[in-house]
Amino acid sequence: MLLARIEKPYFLLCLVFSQLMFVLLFYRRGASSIFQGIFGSNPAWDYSRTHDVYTNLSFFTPDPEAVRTLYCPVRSPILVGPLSITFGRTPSLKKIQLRNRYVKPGGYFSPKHCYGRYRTAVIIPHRNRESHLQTLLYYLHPLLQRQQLHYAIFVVHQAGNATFNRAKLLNIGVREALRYDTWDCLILHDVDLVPENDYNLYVCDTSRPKHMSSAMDKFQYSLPYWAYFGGVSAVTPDQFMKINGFPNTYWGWGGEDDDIADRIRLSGLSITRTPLSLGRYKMIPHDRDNGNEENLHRYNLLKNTRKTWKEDGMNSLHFTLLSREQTALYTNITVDIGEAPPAPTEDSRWKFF
Ligand code: BGN
Repeated sequence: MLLARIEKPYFLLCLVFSQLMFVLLFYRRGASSIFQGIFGSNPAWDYSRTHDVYTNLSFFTPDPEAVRTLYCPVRSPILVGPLSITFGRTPSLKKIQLRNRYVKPGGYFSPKHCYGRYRTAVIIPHRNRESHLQTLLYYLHPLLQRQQLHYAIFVVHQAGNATFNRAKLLNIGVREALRYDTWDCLILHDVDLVPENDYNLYVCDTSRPKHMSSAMDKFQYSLPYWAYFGGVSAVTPDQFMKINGFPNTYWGWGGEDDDIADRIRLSGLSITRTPLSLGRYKMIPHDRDNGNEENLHRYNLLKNTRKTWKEDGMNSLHFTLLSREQTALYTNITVDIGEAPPAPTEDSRWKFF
């Protein structure tokens, strides 16, 4: 049958022509981009060709005649892809303000020419990292504006010298952010991680919590281990409440992100992840902070997440609110969250194994 067809000259001509087209495409775009085109995933990013993070922001110059009638498109048309990120001199708050003229007090932004389709709150736990915060704000504001989000940035500042507690600060950030507005998505963001690609959208997956910082430079742009959920993640308010928020009991460095990953699993959800080619982040170089020493309790805590997650979380969150301020570039929530319990002895640390 095939032989019979091959004998027909027009069939042979079509065959040769289609083969020629395939070779041509293969040569011009590369095999991976053809497969990505067919299967609909992202293009292969070239991180050696980067763009200024302030590209295309003139798009937001308000037109006094324009009337906002439509939702912004699902995928913003002004994204640029890989971004140039350098950690030289810390940009001053004044400079960041001047370059982000349409950001309103509290770090709010809403596109002027269309209704922001997605409403995103970015929550950043913080203490004594002013220079990192300024660097992050310098890169994050323009990226979020280009994504045409209705967004605000909330910084949760732990007052005093007690041991740092990232997960408890995140719980507070969520509770406070939800007082100000309704949000589709809560982005839980470390202060020292800067996204390298504006196609990494700061929006949630409605069915699963999303781990966004899947490829960090400090881990050679791959995951340190499969269940890793640290750095930057995105959850809807519903997902957050379903897992009873985050644990309040992890003081100091380590383990709280693993507890969060466990809660997600224990509550019947699973994790989705930004593809490694897109979830790239640069970490601002720094030494370990004072007041964020290794958490020696974490092994025991993690062993018990199954028993504790329903009692330790949003339903057991206590703190003292010291101030709420709408600064030019973010909403600053300052809190007293109390003190860590005494550290365990070396012996109890190893009981985990
Ligand atoms: C892991 C930490 C995480 C941390 C990553 C990356 C623990 C728990 C041990 C049982 N987990 O080892 O919290 O984000 O390294 O640095 O220490």
